[in-house]
Amino acid sequence: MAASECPVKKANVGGGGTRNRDWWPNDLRLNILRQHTGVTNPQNKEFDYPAAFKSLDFDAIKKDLTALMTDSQDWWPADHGHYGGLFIRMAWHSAGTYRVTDGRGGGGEGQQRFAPLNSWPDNVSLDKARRLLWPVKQKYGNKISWADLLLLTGNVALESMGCPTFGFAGGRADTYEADESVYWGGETTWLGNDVRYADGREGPGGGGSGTVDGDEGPKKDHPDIHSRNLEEPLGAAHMGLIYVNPEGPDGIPDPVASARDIRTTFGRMAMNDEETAALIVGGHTFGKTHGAAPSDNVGPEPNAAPLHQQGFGWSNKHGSGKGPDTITSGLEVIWTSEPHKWTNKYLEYLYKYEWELTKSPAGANQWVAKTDDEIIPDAFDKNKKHKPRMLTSDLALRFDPVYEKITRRWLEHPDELHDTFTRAWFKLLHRDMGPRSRWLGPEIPKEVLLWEDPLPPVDHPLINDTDITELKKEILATNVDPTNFVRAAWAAASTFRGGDKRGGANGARIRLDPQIKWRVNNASELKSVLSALENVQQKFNSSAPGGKKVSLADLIVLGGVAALEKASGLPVPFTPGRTDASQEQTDIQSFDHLEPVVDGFRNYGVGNNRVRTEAFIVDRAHQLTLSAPQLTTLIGGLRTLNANWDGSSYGVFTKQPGKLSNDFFVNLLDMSTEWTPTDGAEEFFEGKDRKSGQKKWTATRTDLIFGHHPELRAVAEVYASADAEEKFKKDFIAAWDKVMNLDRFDVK
Ligand code: HEB
Repeated sequence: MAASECPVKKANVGGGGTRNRDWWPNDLRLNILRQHTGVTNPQNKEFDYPAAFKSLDFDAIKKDLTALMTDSQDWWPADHGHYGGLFIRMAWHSAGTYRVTDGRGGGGEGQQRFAPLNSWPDNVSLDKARRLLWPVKQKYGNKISWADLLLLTGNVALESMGCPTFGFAGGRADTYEADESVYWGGETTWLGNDVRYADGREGPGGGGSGTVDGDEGPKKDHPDIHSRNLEEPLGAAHMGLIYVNPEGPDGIPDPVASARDIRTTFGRMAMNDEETAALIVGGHTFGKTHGAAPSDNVGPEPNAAPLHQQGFGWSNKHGSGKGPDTITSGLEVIWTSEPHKWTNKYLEYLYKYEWELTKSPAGANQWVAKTDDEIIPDAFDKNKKHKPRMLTSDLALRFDPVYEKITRRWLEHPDELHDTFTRAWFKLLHRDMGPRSRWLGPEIPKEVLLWEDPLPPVDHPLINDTDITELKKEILATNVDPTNFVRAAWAAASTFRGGDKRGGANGARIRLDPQIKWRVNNASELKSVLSALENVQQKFNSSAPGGKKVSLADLIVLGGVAALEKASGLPVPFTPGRTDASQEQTDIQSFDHLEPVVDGFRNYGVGNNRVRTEAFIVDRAHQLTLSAPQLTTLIGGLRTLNANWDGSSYGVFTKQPGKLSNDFFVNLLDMSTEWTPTDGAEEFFEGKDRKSGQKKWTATRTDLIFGHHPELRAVAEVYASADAEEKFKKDFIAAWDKVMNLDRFDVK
């Protein structure tokens, strides 16, 4: 069948035929708000993964995994008799999709089992790695998720090759469908990068241009690779790669330009220069690359492969198609003479030899040492030896001046390399797990790390119901407009993002850099709210040891609760126990990634030529793990509460701003109003009475999408109905409470 034909569109069965997505490709899609529900998850509703993991015999599974490393299978024989390299690459590619910019990707959901990741060109042969692991997964069943197992196996691989690790934490529950929320790029061809590098260039000389030895001049005909800008939130230079092209940017073997791409992409993974260099040096101390013959021997990826291959892809018709004939990346490199031992040989060779550009048997650019030393053992033939070889991206660690300084130091101080590598590896595997309260198992490191966004422990008795009642009274007795308590609580709690479970109200980081300076947080107003709450706190807190105390984080949320109770006339739940982080416990640069560019909940910001404003609200709703009805109820409620970031009246469709009501929906769906845009970009609108022509309301795209989008309108109709006032208030309070507690893994 030709690729251009789509059989599904002609399939006359349920789900077949031309779909809405085909007719209206630009329609706002809510699909990411209904993923990973009970409908797709085969586990019982009561299944509690943390409890199951706690019953795992951790030592036993580690023993089994260690034995697996050297249990070579004929259907996929181990290089040098050891699978360690393959399993490290599997774990690294699982975790390495994480991006700090939006917190999505990473190894936290076991997504490597699903498309597109199972079929990414960079994940060739990892289909085999996961199948080698299946007997262990099967044996331990629900006690360990695939997500945890893929990463633990990488850890055990390191340990089995003489590299003690920094630790391991479990607690990643599996998902059972492809996560559609991650933007992997706009390209429609594998290894394309036309969209991600389409906009913006840095000024001249952005990355410098380098040469390794006299023969390889700088590539003047490709100036882009020294200056191009990778679009956010992406962390890879090509569609379908984890990071950068191993042959060099766009295949051009320029190590210095490669360093530039490495720095950008690893930076998006929250790694600095030291961590980045350590990861690459440490990783490529092990294993080999595979490019026995040209890649046209290789069949389609798992998702496109024939049914009878049962999830395997990339069938290889060269020779035996495995072992010495394996084709994975198409590069053919073994970095050290002991590829299954933790040594410092990677750096020793990197600096001992000069390097010459050559081609792999598959025709890819790689480098070979200018030497007669044939010191590298073949992976299968005991009588064969090879010269040392490197990838262009490996040479980047020597020819980039910053990486050079770092790696030369490690050449002399291998213990420092080990320390930095194992810490960076631990961070790589755990960066998207959220706070320590989610970490499980016997190997959690004691040392608290800044990237965990640490919180101080609760060191005082928690406030009780009487205290809560008293504090709410105190809060409402301040001179602050209650609406401002709603805004502050929302500003604090809504920084949460489900992807990496960072942010949230706990820690009261809203009062610290950088959040206090974010434009959306309206600093002058926020500061007056915080100082009012601090006064309440000072009055309440006892200085006696073991005396009564309340954290500011609790007060910020309680302020919202008090204001909401007043505005709704209903009780609003509150769970105390938050603590206040210090500025030292808050990595400013890392927290800057949590700043919203557009936040429709507060009618902040507008879209751009790629993303309409209303798509940002779905994106944020997804970060807040909300369903479409929860999104709808929150928007409607926040508008009547008058909670726009700057106090504007866009979308505040009520005569009683500050009171919780379903007026937003009633007035939005009122047929007597006619809407017209007031600007050319159609971001802002005016609602006039059809008869009198009198101006009634103003609105943004975020407001009006709830009348335009058929599914959102269907929900809005429920809340606008005559019988809905009470339901709306209850649903709003429940959704509000959910958002306030998204980060409370300590009480879940
Ligand atoms: Fe790597 C392998 C590239 C980073 C670890 N790597 C590899 C290969 C390539 C690469 C191409 C081959 C594949 C085949 O098989 O063929 N890397 C690369 C790049 C980068 C990297 C470009 C960026 C710069 N790695 C890395 C890291 C790590 C690693 C970070 C960890 C840590 N790798 C690795 C290993 C291996 C590899 C272990 C081996 C595998 C086997 O043995 O199988």
